[in-house]
Amino acid sequence: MAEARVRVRGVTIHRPIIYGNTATVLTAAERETCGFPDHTHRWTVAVRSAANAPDSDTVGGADDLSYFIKRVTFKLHDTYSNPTRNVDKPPFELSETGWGEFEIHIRIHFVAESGEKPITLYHHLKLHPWSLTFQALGTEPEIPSPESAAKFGPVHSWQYDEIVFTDPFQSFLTLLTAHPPTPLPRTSKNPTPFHTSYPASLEETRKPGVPEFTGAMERDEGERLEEAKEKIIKEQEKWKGILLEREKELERLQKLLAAKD
Ligand code: SLL
Repeated sequence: MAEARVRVRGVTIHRPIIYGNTATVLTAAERETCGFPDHTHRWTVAVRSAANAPDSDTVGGADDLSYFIKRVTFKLHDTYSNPTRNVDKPPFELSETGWGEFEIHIRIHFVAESGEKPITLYHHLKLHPWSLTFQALGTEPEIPSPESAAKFGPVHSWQYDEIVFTDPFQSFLTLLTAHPPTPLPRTSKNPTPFHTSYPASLEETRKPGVPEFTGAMERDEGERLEEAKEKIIKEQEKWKGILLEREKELERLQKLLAAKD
């Protein structure tokens, strides 16, 4: 048992996830029955495994993540009653109705045996179609009428990410390796989920079909991380150089001061 709590130094292991939301415009009948006449949309926010299940109309979610995630807390806008919502079993998602977009805080708690601290992700709840809201970029964003938005079908806003565990406990590493994630398809016939790094996906989301993450996007994400790492190392070196120069200057001035006394 004690061995299980031993950290495996030098090892990193990751699990790909997606997080985000879908939203649909409420029909007139739904608006009447949902209990809040000012609500215009039904939405679902979720944390899922990255790969889509075969023949499913869900974005992601091929794997059950409860082997390493114990709880997901979704912190909603304060206009909601009980804005802090805990989801303790899969699927780690929450559906609501509402009228406005806001930032959702998503806190992921890992299973106790992982010994890992919770992490927080932030997701801007997206209700309005990309193509309608993007036309307004640079100007005040216009909120499309529910009638015009409904023509575009469900809105999807998903982010691919990787949860990285560094120096995991032996028992947690064993648990993770026992559950390899479903690999992403190399290419997809489905549209690409909207992603700020893929301007073309703005067009693609207009195509019918359930958006799907691919191996190509996974690789691109890895390359972006590598580039960012290199940039940070360069920055660090630059600032180290500046610090050294300043320290020398400080020393020089201190000596000068001491000589004056
Ligand atoms: C906005 N800053 O003004 C945002 C806030 C809040 C949305 C949006 C639920 C309302 C309720 C709801 O949709 N809140 O249940 O009363 O656009």
